[in-house]
Amino acid sequence: MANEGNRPGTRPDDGRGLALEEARPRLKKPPLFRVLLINDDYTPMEFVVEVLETIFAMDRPKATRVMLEVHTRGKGVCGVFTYEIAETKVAQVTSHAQQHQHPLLCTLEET
Ligand code: TYC
Repeated sequence: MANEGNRPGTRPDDGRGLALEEARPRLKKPPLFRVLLINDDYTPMEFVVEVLETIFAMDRPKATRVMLEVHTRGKGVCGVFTYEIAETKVAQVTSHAQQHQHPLLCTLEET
């Protein structure tokens, strides 16, 4: 038999006299980033809820819970994403807030 059952101390054999190593699967998980909203005294609650619905695809009850968490605790998590997606979400929130002249702050942090 070409491979001899791949016993310890032997190597897989392709039957042509070549010793082969099985490639180990090497899939590294990407770093992940939390996108955070920061509380302020001026941005209307309704505006924050709409941001969470439109940019973070939350339904209204979830968006309202997250907005109230930010309002009462100072900050809250909008979602966890790979870097490029997290960065894009932050840019979308920031741009939308600036267009409406609200001081809403959105940042990211590595998990
Ligand atoms: N604190 C704001 C208010 O009372 C509401 C608010 C919530 C603002 C969340 C920012 O990230 C925020 N109108």
